[in-house]
Amino acid sequence: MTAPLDEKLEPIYQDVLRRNPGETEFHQAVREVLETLGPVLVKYPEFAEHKVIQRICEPERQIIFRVPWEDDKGETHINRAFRVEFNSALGPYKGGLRFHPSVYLGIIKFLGFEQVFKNSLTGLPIGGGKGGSDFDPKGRSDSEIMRFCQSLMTELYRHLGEYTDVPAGDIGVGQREIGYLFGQYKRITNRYESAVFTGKGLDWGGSRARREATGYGTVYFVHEMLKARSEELDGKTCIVSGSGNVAIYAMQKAMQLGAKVIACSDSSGMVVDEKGIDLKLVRRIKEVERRRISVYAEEKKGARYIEDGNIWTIPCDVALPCATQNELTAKDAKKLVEQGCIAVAEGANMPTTPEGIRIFKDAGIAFGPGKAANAGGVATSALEMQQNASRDSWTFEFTEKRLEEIMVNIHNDCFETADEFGEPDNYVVGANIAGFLRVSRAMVAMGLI
Ligand code: NDP
Ligand code: 2IT
Repeated sequence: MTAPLDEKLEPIYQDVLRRNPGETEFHQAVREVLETLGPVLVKYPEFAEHKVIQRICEPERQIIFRVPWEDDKGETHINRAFRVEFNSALGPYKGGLRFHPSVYLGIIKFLGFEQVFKNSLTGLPIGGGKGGSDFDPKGRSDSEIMRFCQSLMTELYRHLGEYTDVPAGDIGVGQREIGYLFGQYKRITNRYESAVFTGKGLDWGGSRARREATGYGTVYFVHEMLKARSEELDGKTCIVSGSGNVAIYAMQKAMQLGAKVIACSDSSGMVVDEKGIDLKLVRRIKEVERRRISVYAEEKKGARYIEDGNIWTIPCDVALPCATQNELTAKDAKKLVEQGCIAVAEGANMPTTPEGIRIFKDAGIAFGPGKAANAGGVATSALEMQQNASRDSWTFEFTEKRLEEIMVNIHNDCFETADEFGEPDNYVVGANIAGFLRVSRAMVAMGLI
């Protein structure tokens, strides 16, 4: 099912497979990028000469460590944690931490690899990295989460720094976790180094609009894609998978721009509310009470909860996958297209399988890949670092305006690059090539490092 690779790129990909056995998500992320880089090597042979692609596929540094911690009953648990410092040609390693039982090296490496290109696309001074642990935060008390974060940071702190590596949140890591992690970093190092983390609380160095940024940015990206096709979000029906940080604020911005959001989900099931999702209720259930999305249907008349339901079977104009990798398959893509979907943007990282992406492409619908469409989160993290560096704090309106400008720029960059390389409207090609070019130029300029 996969497209053939350019003859220069095939051996590089084979090498990635051989050197990273069993890391299927990492293979998938690398292959998707390599499939689009053939024409770049023709136009810019210097990148092949300098072995930029081989270097870009190999993380600069990979840290794997044990995290022992005690639960509330006094029982000891051992988790494994990772930080993959992928590429620092454009700035300090930057990228989130994920706490989820499915985490292993292959997941962190795929996320770190994606992050390099995404961060490059933002145009801001941030390199790429990612970390996390196979720790499952579900059902854990605040004290257990705190002890886990403190134990993790007791090792990780030595690898971090404002100019070295700057983590943030991802699945299972939000402001609560960043607080515990930052607190322990401050305690061990005796330094109030605000810019060593992003996604902080507003009282202790956080940026306004960071919480909203990924979801808002994804919807700004959709808005731009639709505008390019003389369409608009106003009046469109929208479905959003997940009900975490990215999903909630994607729903909020979609609603603000006049769309009607009728379904969202979590890993247990989905809710459908034809009258339009009540976001206040979702936020209370998810952000305050940390309960399951099924509670929504218990409290909301007319809403349906479907356990294990597949959200992509719900007819919509716009679909926003905002939960996790490979959650939208070829079958789902076919169904969405058949039922009239005109745009898909990835709030999550790599949520659409390669076959799914091909179906969207063949159907000619607007498809915004995660690297571009969800870059608003990390871009606003860079704005948080900027505020920390100048000991300043911007208004919500100003920060959101910057975010919007960045998303418009990313959209235009992808759009124009796709055009330049003979694949108009192909945002996958545009994002991969535009992201690749900036980081590669920097790598060549810095010599063999
Ligand atoms: P959250 O932990 O806040 O929310 C995750 C949501 O996705 C939850 O509803 C969760 O359901 C669901 N989910 C997670 N794993 C699975 C799974 N294996 N199967 C089905 N559903 C799942 O995370 P975020 O909203 O921060 O992240 C969502 C996606 O967005 C991820 O792909 C992340 O990498 C990406 N992203 C996040 C950014 C950020 O700034 N936070 C920036 C850019 C991308 P449940 O509660 O049942 O587990
Ligand atoms: O995937 C991502 O871009 C994130 N989880 C956010 C990273 C960040 O450093 O803000």
